[in-house]
This record gives sequence, structure tokens and C-alpha cells, in this order.
Amino acid sequence: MKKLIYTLFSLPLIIFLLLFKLSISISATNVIQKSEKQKLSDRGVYAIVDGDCLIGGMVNGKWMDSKEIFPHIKGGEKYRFYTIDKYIGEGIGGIPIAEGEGNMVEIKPISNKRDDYTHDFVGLIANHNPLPRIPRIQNSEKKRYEKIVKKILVQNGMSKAPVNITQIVSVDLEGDGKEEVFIRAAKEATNNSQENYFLYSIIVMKKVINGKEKYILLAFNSNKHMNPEYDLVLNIMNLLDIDGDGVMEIIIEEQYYEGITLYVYKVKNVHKELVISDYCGS
Ligand SMILES: [Ca+2]
Ligand SMILES: [Ca+2]
Repeated sequence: MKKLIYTLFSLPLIIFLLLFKLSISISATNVIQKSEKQKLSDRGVYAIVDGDCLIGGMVNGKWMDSKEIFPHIKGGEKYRFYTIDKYIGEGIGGIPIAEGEGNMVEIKPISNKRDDYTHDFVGLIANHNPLPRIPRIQNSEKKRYEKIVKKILVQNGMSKAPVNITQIVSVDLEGDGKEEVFIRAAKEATNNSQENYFLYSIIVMKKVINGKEKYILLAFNSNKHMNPEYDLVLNIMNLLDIDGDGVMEIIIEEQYYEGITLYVYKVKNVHKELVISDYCGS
């Protein structure tokens, strides 16, 4: 009888100890998973190409431009191709070759999805999913952002320039449940030289921080350094997690008449950080 009472009293204690042990091992697993995820970008080579131009990437936790990443690309790497909102196939790249003012990688497609060359796309060397959340094109929202574009133009001494929003894309960069919005506005060169006085190209980002809408100007080119001969047009190229930390980077392409510059930004709160910027062309 005494033994039975002893067992009945100690049973809850045993269950409690078992549950406690279980919770410790669950949280230990979480810690391991978390640190493994954080460490993913600390090893390996994560490169980005625009067409056949090697732009840069991350090697063992360090962001590098084209020249720096060049010796780390040995040939035989698999590249995955992405347009702004989808994966379009993959290919195997060769050893980079210095050509003109850039470094080129010849990539042989191994799947047929990359047949639509009319769309802009980038290629990535990555072991993770660089498109964890799918960006949405939201061009019907243009009216809503005219005020902010106007404000940027006025602040830059271009109050007479027409507001012309051409591209709106949204995605949740960090996966925190709040979508970021990317707005592109531009006045591009025409044959009418008078109109060309107001050339500009703007990429601005909307982010909700503590319930308030904040606008972060990512890139701005104005008529000061644009002319019809070398129109430095900016585009929201891709939103991709290049380095595998779960946060998507912002990839902006600047078109020049004989080449391109790619800018890769990371944004934390209202702070933008330019992690790669490289030119490729003749
Ligand atoms: Ca977000
Ligand atoms: Ca990332």
C-alpha cells in the first residue's frame, strides 16, 4: 500500500521531469537549427550573374565584387535563373573570363525553362531557395505613390519634372509578415530634346516600421548625369535571397548604352547597405 501511494505521488514528478527534458531537447534543436541557418552564408560561394556578366556575391560570409569573386569560381558550378517573380531554369557555368570592362561566365542551360530571353533575369549559385517569397507586380497601385515621387523630385530640384511611375513590386523581404513595396518612376529619353531636360530614374522603397509608413530612396539618377546618349535608367531587377540568410536582397540594374551596373542592397529598418556594385560592359 505504502509503495502504491509512493508511486502515485511520484508519477506527476516523473511526468514533469520527462516533459522538462523534452522541452530542453526541443529548444536545443531550435538553437542548432537557427545557428546552422545563420552559418549557411558563412561558408561556400554564392555568386550572382546578370546575363553572362559575373557581378559578385558572397564567399565565406564576405560580400565581394566581380574581381574579388573571380578566383573563387572554378567552373562547373550550377546557376539558377530568376526573373522578378519566378524561377526559370538552370545551367552549368564555365571558368570566368575577363572581357572588356567586365568578367563573363558562359553558362550552358541544362533545363529548357530559360528559353524566354526577352525577360530580364539573373543567375545565382546557391544551395538554398533564393525566392522564399514571391514578389507581386502591383502596377494598379500607381496613383497611391505619386505624392512620394513628387516629393523626391522637388527635393532634388526637379519640381517641373512629370511624375511617371512605371513599375510597382511588393514582397515581404524578411518574412516578418509585413510587405515591402518597391516603386520605380522614370522619365526616359525621347527624340524631343526639350522633353529630355527632365530625365530621371528613381527607385524608392516603402517599409512599415512600428506601424508607420517609411520611404527609403534606394537609387536616384537625374538629368544632371543623364542624357539621351547615355541614359542611366534604373530598374528593379530582382528581389532574391543571394546569401541564404532568409532575408531577400534588392537587386537594381542601371542600364548604360554599352553595359550595365548591378547594385545589391540589404535593408535593415530604414538603413540601406550597398553590398555589391559592379559594372559590366565594353
Ligand atoms: Ca517585411
Ligand atoms: Ca539574404
